[in-house]
Amino acid sequence: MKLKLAIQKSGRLHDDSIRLLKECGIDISNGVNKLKAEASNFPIEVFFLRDDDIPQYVEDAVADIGFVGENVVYEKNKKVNVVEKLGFGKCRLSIAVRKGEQYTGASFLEGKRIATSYPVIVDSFLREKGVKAEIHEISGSVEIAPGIGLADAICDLVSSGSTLFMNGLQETETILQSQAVLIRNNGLNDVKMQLLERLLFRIQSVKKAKN
Ligand code: PRT
Ligand code: ZN
Repeated sequence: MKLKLAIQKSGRLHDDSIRLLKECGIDISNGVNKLKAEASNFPIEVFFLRDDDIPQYVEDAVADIGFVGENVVYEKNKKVNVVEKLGFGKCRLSIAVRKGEQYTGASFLEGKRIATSYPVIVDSFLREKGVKAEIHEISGSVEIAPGIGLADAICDLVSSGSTLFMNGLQETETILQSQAVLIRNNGLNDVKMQLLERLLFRIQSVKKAKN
């Protein structure tokens, strides 16, 4: 039996996901353009998918485990277990408004339009704060929304902050700290749980060695 792992096909988490496997002594030599690859020295099969699809595949047990950003896990809200933080893909999901605007806290957002690719997380943030605002879901280039009059604020991922800066925006509040995590299907059998334990032991050793 093999453990089926879903990782991002291409994008910000791809290289670090492959690197982590390598550091765990798991060698997947197949090309990255394929749908899947097999390790020669560990009972694991790696599927290459869009990050947004990984929680669903893991919930449906098409994949047993996945490496994906916490931001995606919480947005998709699937029935999966978050098992381990992986230490890469670090970023934060933050509210930003036009530079010079006086942000006095979440109440600033009352009655305003917020553009984001994370409507579920933003909605729960607003509920928690007791603020009513209009959420405009857009799939990319969220940072240009205030400049073209589409929104009064945005909520987007930030790492260096330079995208916000270049678009005349200021970060005002972080609503989620995120990094890549290992998620697993809720109903793994004993054999797969043992394989996962073996993999986790290696991942934890790699993390310790880096600290
Ligand atoms: O094709 P696929 O759907 O798989 O990929 P994607 O385009 O949806 O995702 P991708 O590859 O951009 O990001 C994958 C994951 O990397 C995200 O879900 C996060 O968990 C993590 N991550 C870490 C980031 C960033 N840092 C990041 N900075 N994801 C996106 N950004 C973007 C952000 O959206 C903004 O446009 O980078 C810009 C901001 O960066 P700074 O440095 O200018 O602040
Ligand atoms: Zn994506």
